[in-house]
Order: sequence, then C-alpha cells, then structure tokens
Amino acid sequence: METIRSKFIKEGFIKIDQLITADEVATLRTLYDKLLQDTVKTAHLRSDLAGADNSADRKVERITQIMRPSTIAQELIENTAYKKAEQWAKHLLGPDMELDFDMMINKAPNTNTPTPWHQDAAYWIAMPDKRSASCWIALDKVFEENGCMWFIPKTEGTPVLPHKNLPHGGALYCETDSSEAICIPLNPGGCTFHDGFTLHFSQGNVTETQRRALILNFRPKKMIEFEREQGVDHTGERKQRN
Ligand SMILES: O=C(O)CCC(=O)C(=O)O
Repeated sequence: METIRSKFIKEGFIKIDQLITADEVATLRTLYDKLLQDTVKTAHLRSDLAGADNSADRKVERITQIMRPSTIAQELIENTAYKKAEQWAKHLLGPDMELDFDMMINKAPNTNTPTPWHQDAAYWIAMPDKRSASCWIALDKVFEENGCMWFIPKTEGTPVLPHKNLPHGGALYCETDSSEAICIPLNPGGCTFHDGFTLHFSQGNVTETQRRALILNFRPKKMIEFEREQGVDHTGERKQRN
C-alpha cells in the first residue's frame, strides 16, 4: 500500500485492479443505466462533454456527464464503492479527505469523441489546500478503443495550464505534449485515482457498447466548506476557474 501512496504523490495517479466486487458493479450498473435513461430527473445535472451540438446529425449525446448523481439517487451512496474509495483517499492524502462530489461520464457506442487533455483543477476555484483525489471507477471493461483513461506522470510543481472550452460549452482542454502518456485499461470494478493537477484524456468510443465510468472526487473537509461558502457545489457551468 505504501508504494502505491508514494507513486500517487510522485506521479499524480495510480491504478487499483479491483476496488469493488462484481456484485457491487452489477448494482451500480442498474442505478447508472436508470439515471442515464431518465433525461427528465437528471436534466439540471446533465450535459454533453462533447458540447451541446444540436444539429440534425448530432442528436445523440456522445459523452454524457451527470453531476452529483447521488443527489437524485441516494442509493448510490450506500454502495460500498463510496466507502472503499473514501478509505483509499484517506490513505493517499490524509484522514480529513471527504467526498466533495460524484459524477457519471458515459461514452455512448460508436461516438468516437475523445475527452480532451485537461487538468481537473482548471474547473475548480483556487484553494489554499490543493490536495485532491478523483477515483475513476470502470463499470465496463475499458481499453483504448472505448475510452480508458490516459495520464501524463506529473512533474514537481505542475501548474494549472491555460484551458479553453470545446465549442458549444463542451469540456475544457489544454495543449500538452502527450508523448509520455500512459494508458490504463481496467476490468469492471477496477479504478484509477488521479489528483487535480494530473493531465488526463480518453479516446473516443469506437465500440458497439457503452463505456460507463463513475467518478468520486475527494478533498479536505475544510476545502469543501470553503467551496460551498463561495457557492461552488459542482453543478454549475463548465469554465476555467483556476
Ligand atoms: O471519463 C472520461 O472520459 C474523462 C474523465 C475525467 O476527465 C475525469 O474523471 O476527470
């Protein structure tokens, strides 16, 4: 465990082969699919990371993002995934780490739309305590062709780079040299953890099936309070804040 922790601190990401069991994955998949299909209940939390292009040939959501899904499906929180991820976050960064927000990111079949290179901290306000850990849980087998995660190992003092939005309010992206990027395939129930400054990306899904990921973000309790005091609850528009 200690080597994993040092690797996370040094490189900014780690992989855990099996965070949750097949049964826990099955329970999450059921809840996940229900939320994906419920465009009414999720409307205020839902958007396309690819951008809201409503032209005739773009009616299908390509990268569906649903923020804070546990605010509408409380059963999610009861899934052991949340407890196990929190234990890991505390192990990696300290006992004051708590869940800030959860989100779903689904890549629909045959949509071939990458999530561009970015750092999560670009989305967040600047915080005095910069510790954070995002647990990206695969609910499907993930590999290059359906959009597994890629990371660029962090170097000391990596700053937040300038980011722009994809057209139509899509994801934030930045320019980076990705020649050292590492691809992390996972089985269902496996996960990665990355910190807010680590550059990451995923290729588009060119397979016949969806690619479902549940993401849980942890940061110090005091920083969650700091965010909430400034009205930040991770349900707002996508823009660079840091
Ligand atoms: O699932 C993806 O394609 C991207 C995920 C991501 O950017 C994140 O979890 O911060």
